[in-house]
Amino acid sequence: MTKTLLVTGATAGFGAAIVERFVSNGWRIVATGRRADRLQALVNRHGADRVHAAAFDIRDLDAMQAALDAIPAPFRDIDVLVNNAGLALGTAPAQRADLAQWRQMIDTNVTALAAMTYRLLPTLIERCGAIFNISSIAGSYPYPGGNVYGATKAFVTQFSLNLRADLHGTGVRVTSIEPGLAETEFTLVRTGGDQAASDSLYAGTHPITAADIAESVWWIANLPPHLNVNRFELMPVSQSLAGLQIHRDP
Ligand code: NDP
Ligand code: 8X3
Repeated sequence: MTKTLLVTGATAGFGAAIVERFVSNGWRIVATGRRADRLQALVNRHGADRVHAAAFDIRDLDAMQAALDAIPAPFRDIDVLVNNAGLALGTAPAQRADLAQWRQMIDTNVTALAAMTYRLLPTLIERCGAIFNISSIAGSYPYPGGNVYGATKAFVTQFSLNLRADLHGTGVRVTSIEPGLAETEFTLVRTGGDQAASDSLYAGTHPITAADIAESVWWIANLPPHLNVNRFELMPVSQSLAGLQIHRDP
């Protein structure tokens, strides 16, 4: 039987790779994001019977509901939700950060993710489905300039673990995916379009690729139904932890 996956943020990076991984294995996809042209390109490439495009700003909770209500019948029985849409904005320390950017990260990474989950829970429970929440190592390990971004990802991880507790006995699986350094449009977005900054961050690092994340989600989604991967943390070999800093009087 054909299965259906809804992935938020399908226009770039991890989300776009997840679409390719699942659609090429026969799944139906509901693909969301703001850039309607990129979503339409997915429909053109794979066919309207395989991909349904839902273009909306995920921070607009009414638009989200309207998009969910408009999903055509063959795509309605969602088996897997991938809450992927998200972003980091800025690298300044908290005391020099931009409050509007903090709000955008919270609205996208936290509020919209929680709302999407809430609205799809009845279907996912009925279908004994699975939820993948794209968190980050930034939710576990602090770094300068990570302030609100890291805090939103700590929410995503804890929300995932708490969902597991609430969904006990339903058969619904929940996984928090927690990647480290991965080359996508992420740093371009974070730096306000600074391609040189993005290129220099990833140069020589052999970062995680979007395809690596798609492969991880595919693998976990296809594990036997009695197994739940609670948290899946992955880094490129070139990245490791070196945590503490000490300030001394001058
Ligand atoms: P990209 O910038 O390549 O993709 C982000 C996706 O999120 C885009 O499809 C974008 O779509 C969507 N999105 C962002 N804001 C909105 C919005 N308001 N409404 C709808 N869609 C939105 O980044 P990644 O693929 O790297 O990021 C995917 C997830 O992975 C994020 O949650 C990120 O925090 C997380 N992550 C990334 C890591 C990395 O190093 N790259 C590491 C760990 C976690 P559009 O712009 O078309 O709306
Ligand atoms: C993205 C990883 O370390 O740049 O979530 O915050 S990091």
